[in-house]
Amino acid sequence: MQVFYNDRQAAHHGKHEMFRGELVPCFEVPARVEHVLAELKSRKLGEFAPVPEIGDALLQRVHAPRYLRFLEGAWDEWVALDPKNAQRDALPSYWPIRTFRHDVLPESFPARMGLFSYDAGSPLTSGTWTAARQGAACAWGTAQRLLAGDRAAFALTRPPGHHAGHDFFGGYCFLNNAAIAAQALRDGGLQKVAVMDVDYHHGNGTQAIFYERGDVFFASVHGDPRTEYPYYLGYADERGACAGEGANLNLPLPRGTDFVTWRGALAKALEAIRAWGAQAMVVSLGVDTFEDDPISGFRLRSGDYLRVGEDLAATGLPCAFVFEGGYAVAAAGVNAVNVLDGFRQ
Ligand code: Q9C
Ligand code: ZN
Repeated sequence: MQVFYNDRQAAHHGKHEMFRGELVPCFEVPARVEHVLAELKSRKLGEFAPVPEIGDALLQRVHAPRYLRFLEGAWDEWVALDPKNAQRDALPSYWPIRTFRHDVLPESFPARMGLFSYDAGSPLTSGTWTAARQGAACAWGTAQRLLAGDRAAFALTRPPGHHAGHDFFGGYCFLNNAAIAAQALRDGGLQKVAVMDVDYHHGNGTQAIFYERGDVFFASVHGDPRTEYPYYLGYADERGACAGEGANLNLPLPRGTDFVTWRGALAKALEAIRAWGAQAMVVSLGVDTFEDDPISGFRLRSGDYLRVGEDLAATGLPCAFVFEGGYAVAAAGVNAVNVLDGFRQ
């Protein structure tokens, strides 16, 4: 299986995220992918492929042009506010909620930070735009491989993507890599594409991007939004709208769920994807479902990820794997590569 990875992704290196009124060290760190890389190499799994150049056209198929322009210039604007800002991450402090809205794009940088985000846990740094773009390019590479006839490909992306929406960042995500892969598969000629999101957190960004579309099915198994991040989306009654009616499936599970129950939900999601008639699947591969994940609550063990890969392979669908969360840093390597290993058996 071809693996897409670019070390410029390490340019995104946040110092702190806001958590319970305090700035705490980031959970989403460059070392996460280094463990995946080391595991791929020691198990001789995957061949590294050159990362394609991604143009604005594909990014704009998923994200709003004004959001992309904002991301591209955000770091320079942040530093222009105060030269001392070069030493600290950019975090939003203001948000337009529900009725506090106007179409005008504010001139104020902090105001635009809030307009284009939904939490204070996703620091924007000097390298964020470069890294996010490289991640998106890796995701695009996997779509190209599937379109060329490969059974599977893996985008080792960071920052992750599934919380990023059409025009917002959050949950450590800036560009929605999985959505970009799915859109590229559509643009490359496939009529029906599914996104299977197995990250612990609901893929609110991906769901929102495709919610009213009938050509991309979104399925997710995740922590119940009543208690788990990202809270405001991911309920079982969200089934899609307009042309997308019936093309969205959320399977929320309580904190503490073990692999047997989790696997049952995965089976349900995969059966729905099969019945819908998907021709290919993008897998939002978060491994924060792991029992020792520091910010999540499921109880999967390392060996379980081999079974996850087998279950995905049993669908018979070509799979573009896109890396998402997983914060038990050292174990993230074994766990993610176990999925790929299980898939190829
Ligand atoms: N201090 C992904 O897994 N913060 N994003 C939770 C922890 C948000 C996770 C609180 C977690 C976002 C891609
Ligand atoms: Zn997650």
